[in-house]
Amino acid sequence: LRELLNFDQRREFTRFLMSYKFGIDEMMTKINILKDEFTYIHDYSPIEHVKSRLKSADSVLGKAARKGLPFTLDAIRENIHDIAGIRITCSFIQDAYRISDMLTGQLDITVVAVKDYIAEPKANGYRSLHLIVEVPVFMSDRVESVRVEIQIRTVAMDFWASLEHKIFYKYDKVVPEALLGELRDAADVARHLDVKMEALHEEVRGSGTTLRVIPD
Ligand code: 0O2
Repeated sequence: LRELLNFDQRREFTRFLMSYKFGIDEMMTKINILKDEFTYIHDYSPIEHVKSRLKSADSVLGKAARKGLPFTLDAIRENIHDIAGIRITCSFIQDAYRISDMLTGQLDITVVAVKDYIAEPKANGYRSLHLIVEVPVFMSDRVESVRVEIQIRTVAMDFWASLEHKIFYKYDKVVPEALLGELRDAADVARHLDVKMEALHEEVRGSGTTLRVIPD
C-alpha cells in the first residue's frame, strides 16, 4: 500500500474502506434483528452463525491488480464486490432462501446480483447462495450505497466449503484429480444430508412436536 499510494491517496483509500466497514455494520444490524424477531415468533432460529470480514487494503489492491483494474476508487467499487463480506450459516436449505428473501425484500436494500450455487452447484461441488446487495450508509456529509457480498449456506455446505478451501490452498490451487473426485463425492454426501435433515425437520414440525434444545 505504501509503495503504491502517496499519503493523501492512502487517507482517501482508508476512508473508502471505512464505508465498507459501515456497510457490514448496517447489514449485521439487519441480520440480528431478523434473527431475534424470527426466533421470538417461530421459536427457532433460521440463522446458526454469522461471520463478517472486511478485505484488507493490500488484498483489495492485490485483487485489483490481478483483475487488471486501474487503481481508482470507481474501478474498485464497480468491479470488486467482496470488500465487505458476510457469511450466514443456517440449518436447512429452505432457511437459506427464507433469509435471502427477508433481506432482499427490505426497502433500502438494492440487489445487484444473485448467484444460486445451491440450485446450480459449481462443478467441484460447491454450494451456497451468494447475494451482492447495496445498503445505504449515512455519513457526516453524504449517503453512500455500499456493496456487501452475503454468502448464505447450510452447516453441511459450510463444512464442505471450509475443507475444500483449505485443500485448495494447501495444494496451491492445483489439487490432485483423485482428491477432487473425493471432494465431489463428499459434496454429494453433504447434499444428501441437507435433504434428509430438512425432511426430518418437516416431519417433526408437521407432527406438531416442538423440538427444544435441552440446556446443560
Ligand atoms: P475467499 O478466500 O473466500 O475470499 P469474484 O471474487 O466476485 O471476482 P466470482 O468467482 O465471480 O469472483 O465470485 P463467486 O463465484 O460469487 O465467489 C466468491 C466467493 O465465494 C469466493 O471468494 C469464496 O469465498 C466463495 N467460493 C466460490 N467458489 C468457491 C469454491 O469453489 N470453493 C469454496 N470453498 N469457496 C468458493 P474468493 O475471493 O474466491 O475466496
